[in-house]
Amino acid sequence: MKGVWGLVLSLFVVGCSANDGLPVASHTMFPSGFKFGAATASYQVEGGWNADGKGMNIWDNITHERPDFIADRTNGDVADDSYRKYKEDVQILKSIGFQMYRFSISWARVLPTGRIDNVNQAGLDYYMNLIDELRANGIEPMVTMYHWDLPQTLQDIGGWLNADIAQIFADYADLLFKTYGDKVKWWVTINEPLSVVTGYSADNFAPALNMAGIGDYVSGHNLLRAHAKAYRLYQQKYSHQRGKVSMAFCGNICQPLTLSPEDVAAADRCYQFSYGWFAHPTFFGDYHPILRQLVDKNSKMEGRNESRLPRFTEEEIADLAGSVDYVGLNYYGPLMAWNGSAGSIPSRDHDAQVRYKFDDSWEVCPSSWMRVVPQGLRLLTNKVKEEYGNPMVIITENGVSDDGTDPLNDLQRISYYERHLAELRRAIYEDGCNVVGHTSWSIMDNFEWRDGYTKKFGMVSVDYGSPSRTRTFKKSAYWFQNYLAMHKLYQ
Ligand code: GBH
Repeated sequence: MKGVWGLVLSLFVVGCSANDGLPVASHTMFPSGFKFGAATASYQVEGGWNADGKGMNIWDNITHERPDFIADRTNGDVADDSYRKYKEDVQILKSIGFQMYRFSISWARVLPTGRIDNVNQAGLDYYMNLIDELRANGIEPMVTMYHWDLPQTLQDIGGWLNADIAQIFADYADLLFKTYGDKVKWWVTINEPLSVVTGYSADNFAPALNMAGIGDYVSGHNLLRAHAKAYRLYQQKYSHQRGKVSMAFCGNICQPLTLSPEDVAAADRCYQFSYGWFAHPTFFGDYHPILRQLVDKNSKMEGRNESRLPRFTEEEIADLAGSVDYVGLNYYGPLMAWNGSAGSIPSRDHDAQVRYKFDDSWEVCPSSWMRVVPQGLRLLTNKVKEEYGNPMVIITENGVSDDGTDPLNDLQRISYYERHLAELRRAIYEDGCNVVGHTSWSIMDNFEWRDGYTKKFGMVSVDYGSPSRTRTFKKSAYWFQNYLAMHKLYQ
């Protein structure tokens, strides 16, 4: 509690009443120490795709080879030009009042071939400068090591399908811990493993390999092995840095369509086959029993000798168990789920035996894959609390798109954050969920993967028509500025 206003307010609220020892203000404000931040990812904002020795990655490759792959035939060659404009980005974060910046490192920028024998010093310097600039401005860095931009040379040997990638990733992680670890205390190894494996199960994400039900399980297995190796490496070699390491999980949190036991179980399977696919092993060392059971059963029925879901060795299980220091959760919106057969054979959807949809009443937004349902965030944090014994959680992504028709007037985004943060407070105070931070997606508009620049998730607008990629605050940026200023009174 700092300053006179803080004192006055605290006396006022403590005087009003108490609930479990918490002042009433708890229900309108966040607990002291709660961290607010904003997030981006390298390919989506940096540009500088071939600057200063950077290697090619799979998104450079696919956008150049297949312009049709992207809605507006654009790419991330220049994006927001954050490679050159990072100081301005830091000032934007600072002026809104964010305390944390979650960004990702472009693997091919620091290791052009993905491997440790060829280090690009200019790439390492770029992130060192960014980290120093953040810290000089009182903003804590949270670093994601892999947000989907795999070095092309590693894709050429199979990418995440190749078991060797776990050690190659651990070598890369070693370099990052060694270089930045005295300044970076929050690490995310892999952003959204579930989205990464989509690149191996469908044709809509790089590397766009259509191997549903097989490629996704194999690549997912190697993502988990890679994460576990990086985690253990940190413990063995870098624990003196006293940082925290996790993944940013994504997936589906579902409301059952009816309260029948079948639909309730289906809603749970929908979670276990998405968030849980990766989160469960990081707590318990192996896949959730329902994955093992259903994928094994289907594999047998398909006449296979081996399950499509690979098995971990004893050593891998030991490494995976307890391999997150906090849980990073990306959340955009929920689904409605029910029991029923779905998907082609073989596929994850078919294995999960869940059908899902949006409820008609749910608020739409320009991104067709999500609906605005703030209660879903509370449902998710409660699910994580129940499943894993109330671990420390950071909401590593949360946000909504606009389509840029009225670029600065983003009222839906204000309403989205206002209501999601209110649900988060309920999760914290009423349900006891251990949520300690929230990084919004995103601080500014950026390259939205297959949607190119047609869907905008930023609270700051970026003018893609101007060579200098001029940044302008939207209404939500001003709203956040006020919101955080209020919050600070209670820190
Ligand atoms: C996050 O993914 C990402 O981490 C971030 O990079 C991204 O910008 C942000 O969300 C907003 O999308 O087009 O119907 O095939 C969220 C999970 C997974 C949602 C892939 C969109 C594609 C659906 N995403 N999914 S579709």
